[in-house]
Amino acid sequence: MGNPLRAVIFDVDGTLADTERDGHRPAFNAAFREAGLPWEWGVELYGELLAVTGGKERIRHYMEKYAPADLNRSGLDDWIAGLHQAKTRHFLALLERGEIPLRPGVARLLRELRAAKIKIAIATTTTPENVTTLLKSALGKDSPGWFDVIGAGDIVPAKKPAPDIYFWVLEQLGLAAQQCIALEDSENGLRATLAAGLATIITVSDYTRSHDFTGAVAVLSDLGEPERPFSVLAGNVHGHGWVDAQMLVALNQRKGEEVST
Ligand code: XBP
Ligand code: MG
Repeated sequence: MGNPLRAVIFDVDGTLADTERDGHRPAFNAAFREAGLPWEWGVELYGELLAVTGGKERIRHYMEKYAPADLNRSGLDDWIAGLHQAKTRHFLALLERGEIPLRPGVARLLRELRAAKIKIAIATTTTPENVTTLLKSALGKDSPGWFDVIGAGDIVPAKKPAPDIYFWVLEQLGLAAQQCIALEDSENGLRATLAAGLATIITVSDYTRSHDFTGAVAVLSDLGEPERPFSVLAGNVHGHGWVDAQMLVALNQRKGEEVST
């Protein structure tokens, strides 16, 4: 007998919405301009910088590689935190203008899971206000309350690919990894979910299409919609054309059966 599915845990950036190229990246650049810095993160460079999760960590990584002289600034941690606060302000403004839509199938799946009484949760490295503002602007002001747990930002010190945020969310949910499925878009995210023992479905984004997704249950173009099914890049989806509550329940059931045979 498999495990009944009790919760689905969603990553945010790249999974709920395509936030990186036209959201976080221009927000970083706006903060740099405002601070009088000559830094400009182009589309390709940003793809490289995404190897490091967390905005503050990404700024520091960039400085180590491309602007080492700036590491000698006094009060470096506070300076980075201030720069990142400005970036968050720009990113929130962009979200509030409704410039970042949810990816295909996301709104439908969230509603179906709620209707099926399957819990929904968030595990992300991004800043908490970014999550609630994205949800409110895309799904309405009550939508953050739909989630049983929102794990975000600095709530755990070690960000993805460390599994800590997923362990934190599982503990808050009061569930075992076997009772949950994770949805991610990146290799760092997958490394985090696998280390936490979670079965994972990947929906790729432009920045993550070429990542190594070994260990994922399935790698899909997106969650799909009945009128626009997903394409399967890897894995066996047992005839499903879009990710719905029924597909996830069946997947978790099979997972349990595989383990017990
Ligand atoms: C998302 C991130 C975040 C965002 C920026 O990774 O790496 O750092 O790019 O957010 P994941 P902040 O999708 O794997 O959680 O600037 O708010 O940190
Ligand atoms: Mg992501």
